[in-house]
Amino acid sequence: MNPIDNYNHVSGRSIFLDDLPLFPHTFHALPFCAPLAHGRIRRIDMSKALNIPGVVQIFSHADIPGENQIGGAIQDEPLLAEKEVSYQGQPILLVVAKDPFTARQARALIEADIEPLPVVTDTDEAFEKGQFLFPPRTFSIGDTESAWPTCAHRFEGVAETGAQEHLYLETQGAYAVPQEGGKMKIFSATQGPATVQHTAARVLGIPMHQIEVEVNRIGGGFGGKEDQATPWACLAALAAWKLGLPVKLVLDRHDDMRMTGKRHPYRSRFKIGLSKDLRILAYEVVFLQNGGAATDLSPAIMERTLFHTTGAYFIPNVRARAYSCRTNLPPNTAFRGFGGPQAMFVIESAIAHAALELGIPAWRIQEKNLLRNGDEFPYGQRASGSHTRNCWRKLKSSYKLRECEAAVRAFNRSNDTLKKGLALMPICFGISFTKTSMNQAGALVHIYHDGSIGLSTGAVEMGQGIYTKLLQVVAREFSVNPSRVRMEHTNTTRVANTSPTAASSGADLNGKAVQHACSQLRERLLDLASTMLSLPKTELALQGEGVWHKNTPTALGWEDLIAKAFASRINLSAQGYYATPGIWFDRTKEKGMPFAYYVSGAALLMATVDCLRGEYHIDEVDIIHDFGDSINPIVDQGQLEGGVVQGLGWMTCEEVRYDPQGRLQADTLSTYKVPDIYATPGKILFQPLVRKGPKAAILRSRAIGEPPFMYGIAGYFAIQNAIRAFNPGYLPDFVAPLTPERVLMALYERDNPVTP
Ligand code: MTE
Ligand code: LUZ
Ligand code: MOS
Repeated sequence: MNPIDNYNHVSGRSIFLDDLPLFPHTFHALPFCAPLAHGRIRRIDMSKALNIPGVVQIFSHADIPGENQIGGAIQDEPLLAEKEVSYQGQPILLVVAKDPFTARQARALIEADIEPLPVVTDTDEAFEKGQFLFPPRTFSIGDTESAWPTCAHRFEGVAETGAQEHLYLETQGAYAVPQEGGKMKIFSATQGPATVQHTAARVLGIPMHQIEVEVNRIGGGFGGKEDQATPWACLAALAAWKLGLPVKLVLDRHDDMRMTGKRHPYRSRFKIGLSKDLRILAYEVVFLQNGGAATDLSPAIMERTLFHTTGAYFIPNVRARAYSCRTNLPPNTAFRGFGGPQAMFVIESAIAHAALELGIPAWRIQEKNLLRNGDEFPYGQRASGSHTRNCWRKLKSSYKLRECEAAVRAFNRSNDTLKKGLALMPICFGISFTKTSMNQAGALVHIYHDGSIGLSTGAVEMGQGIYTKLLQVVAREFSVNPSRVRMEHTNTTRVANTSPTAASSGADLNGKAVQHACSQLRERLLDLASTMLSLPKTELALQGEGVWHKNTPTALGWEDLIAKAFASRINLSAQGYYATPGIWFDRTKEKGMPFAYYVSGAALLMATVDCLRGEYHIDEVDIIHDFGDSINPIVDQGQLEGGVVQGLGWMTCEEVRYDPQGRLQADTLSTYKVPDIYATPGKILFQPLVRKGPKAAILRSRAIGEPPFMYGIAGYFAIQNAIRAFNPGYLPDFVAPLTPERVLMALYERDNPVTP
């Protein structure tokens, strides 16, 4: 089935937040933000701004009726700064005007006198100073201390990954519309409507039932709207509440880039020990996460880093410790992979480092240590139903690894200035929110008495095709044509207390809740059919738009059945609920079963480097991916390809630069480079590993949202291998992104690591 949004998206008919028709008397708001990264607010002069015709009001923290607090896990983030600012771009005031242009003009006239305080942007510096957002955590298995002496080879190093801008096409925004009885309706471009509802209620000092949040769809989130859509919704709601009129707030790209957090940069130290026959016997790692100025989702992200310490490998002796460093950067936040990719880059760097020292291709170490089902992760769960090895094997044979290697060698022999490199990447990604309580979802299904169906869930459509998949679930449960089903916008009054659409679990959690609702309706309908047809219910089924008896259609069609049910006063609505069974985690022991299942795959990437210019291109990406029994292969292909390209961007061209004063330097698309169509790999080929997915996955599919991102990690190592083909004296330093500038330096570097 074609994804339901395709035609509307390309023809511009899809409605995003900024397309909503406005109510009369709507005002427009813009935040005034900290011009420097750390300082004490002395005085703010708003007089010039207030004098501009069309300016309605300027709000500060003092206007907040409830709590000036938007922190989730830890309450350390004010909505509007009070005495101090701790990152450049932190909201201090909210300017409200009759139109966005006036608001912008007025904002430029606000004069803030802020006494500068010392700025820390670097992870190591924060670490040295003991600036942490919350306490460190340690995961371990076996005993590394006694394992080291048994290792034939030991290597140590540092691996570093940069931040990443989400660059959702739709910037952050919200539209708050006061309702009667002191209620507030907020249209929000969020992945987490219930989070917005809860936080806005806290800020306004009212119960959650006074806030209704609606999400039509969003133009991409990638994790950047899991938590960080909330402040803009709260600000719009604050102004609407104070003024009693609708207020809209939409950030422009420049503001969005400066004011919001990114993927967490990490600097990590690793130590790896191998046996003579290349088995990884011991691995120690210290992860330093750059959390930014407030906690946001950092504890959960750091936790997922720890979960993915060993990547797709089994290592018997592991000790991993992670720290979250507090710096004067915007609070870093969720981003596709959620700390997992950062951990996987470190283990892959450790393996690449060992391979280099041993003079062998890294894939030989990778292959030797791939997970088997039954292997225990450092957090106690054992791999099961994971097909990493199958994917790897199939990758090697389908895409002919040996021949690719030979082709690369031959190419490199006959070319002086162009060099090719190759790298492989196995993945094994845990599916579930690692915070067990978040793994729940609800759904509401209405069958209207003409036989058409409306479906509401807590899921947010952000381009990942979840509405299409959920619609297909309903169509399948009732065995009706998908055109009978309508996806309703996500609204907190229809489905309450939902988790954000995240952790790649949207389709599984919401889909299972949909199934639960549908099965209740199916029971009611089959009871009725049994009476109408005088046949035992156990022999009846909903099939092919009607009721079938023992595999043959009866005369009772879907529409007649529904009309009769309505006339017989049978409830044609049902609420469904799902909570993932069997998962748990004990934080005191750092052991448990956090994941419902794993998603695996393997990729082979080939890169060509232009050794005169430092430019490079990913020629080909070959993937064997375990999609399970895909609900929608077109959607899943889009997720796979998009994930790979986004992962490659993180590893290669996307460089988030802050100056030492904490000012974002790459704050436009001319200085922040994302992969465009030319930078996209020449070919992305893939084959599904054809297997049924686990029971915990909706309709035996497998979650697809995040895992393919991590294939992009091989792009880094493929380029690195190409550089070494040109400059054998180059000792890699494992600092990502590997921008063309860094590549150029590496190409002509001798015998010492490249420093940025
Ligand atoms: N795909 C598109 N087009 N846009 C997005 O914002 N977000 C990704 C992934 N794919 C995203 C996307 C992230 S970070 C997650 S967690 C999943 O989609 C969320 O959706 P799912 O749970 O339905 O897979
Ligand atoms: N969000 C979250 C996530 O809150 N918890 C998670 O475990 C997670 N994992 C991936 C992406 N987002
Ligand atoms: Mo995705 S980082 O879980 O929104």
